[in-house]
Amino acid sequence: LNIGKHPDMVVYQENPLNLGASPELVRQSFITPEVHFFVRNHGTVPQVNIYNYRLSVTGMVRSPLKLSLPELQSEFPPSTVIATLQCAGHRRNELAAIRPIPGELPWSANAIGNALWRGVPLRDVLKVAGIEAGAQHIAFTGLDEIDKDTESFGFGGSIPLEKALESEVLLAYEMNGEPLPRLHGFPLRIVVPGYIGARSVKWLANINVQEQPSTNYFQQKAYRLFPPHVQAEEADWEQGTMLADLPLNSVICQPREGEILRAGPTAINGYAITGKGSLVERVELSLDEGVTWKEASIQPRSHSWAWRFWKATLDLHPGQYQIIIRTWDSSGHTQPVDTKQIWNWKGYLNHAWHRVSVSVH
Ligand SMILES: Nc1nc2c(c(=O)[nH]1)N[C@H]1C(S)=C(S)[C@@H](COP(=O)(O)O)O[C@H]1N2
Ligand SMILES: [Mo]
Repeated sequence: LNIGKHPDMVVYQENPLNLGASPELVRQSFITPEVHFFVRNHGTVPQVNIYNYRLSVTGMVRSPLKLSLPELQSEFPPSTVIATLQCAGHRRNELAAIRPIPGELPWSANAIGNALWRGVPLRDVLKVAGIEAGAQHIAFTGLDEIDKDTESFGFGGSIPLEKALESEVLLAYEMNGEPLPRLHGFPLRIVVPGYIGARSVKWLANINVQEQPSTNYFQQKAYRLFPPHVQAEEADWEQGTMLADLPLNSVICQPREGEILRAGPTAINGYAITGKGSLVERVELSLDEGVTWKEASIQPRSHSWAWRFWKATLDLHPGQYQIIIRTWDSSGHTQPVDTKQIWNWKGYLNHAWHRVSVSVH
């Protein structure tokens, strides 16, 4: 199967297809080329015939719409956004090391990528459709097929109307200057910057304007957050929090876990990211369990919805070290210390201090 991905991509699953990048590939460039971009699928990868393709806009609207891709491209002015897409399962492997998380993929810090998306702001299309009073959520459904129990359905989810009306939310038909690749949702996907990746529905077929959140399995059941004391057997789905914004997070890409280094000045690098409203403000490294910290230098802030790369040089003497990274946002928040504090039975949103152990000779 020639899927156009780098040979060093980590294959978590072939069917459905799920791929992550190695730490070096993740941070190779600010804009992640398609060949390094992670793929997260819950079902089939549809092959969409562009001549038959129509996006439908239905529900609580004055004029329901049916749009072909050329209509969408010619009738609405294009807009672009540089946005980092991150799966809610990013860094799940660290949570699973504390207590097993069966049935979920053990992503490391690699379910993430940053792209230039081009398309039509969702709000422009909603405006033409005309939202009726009382509408509060915008639900999306994809053309893929997911088999659960005895049912087969398209992947879906929703976002609050308030977010849907923000200018950064795009109906994207291009990724990094090329038509949206098949694995990333050709011909059209929604891109919801700052939200968990699951809301950026690929192979988008329908937008439904409604009063309540989507009834799709991936909104109603999966992608809900539970506190650490709730175990799989006793979980009441309704009690979980539906995920939306991404938390503040930071990751060390270089050196890698378990690496053996030579003593002396050592280059350390990684990325930091945050969701809603706040911006990455400060990135710090510790070698002593967080007693003292050294500030890393961060790439200038250029795009509100994109990750920020950081780097630092640490002078390492021979010995064993655990390098810890943490970041602060513009509202003064920082990350949880320990993954144990935020363990949850589905393994979502691990944003605790990232730690990498190395030995120096
Ligand atoms: N139709 C559809 N859209 C989808 C998914 C899917 O399985 N089907 N996966 C979601 C999840 S969980 C994530 S993290 C992102 C991943 O986007 P990517 O595969 O382009 O990296 O797509 C989202 N959109
Ligand atoms: Mo995801």
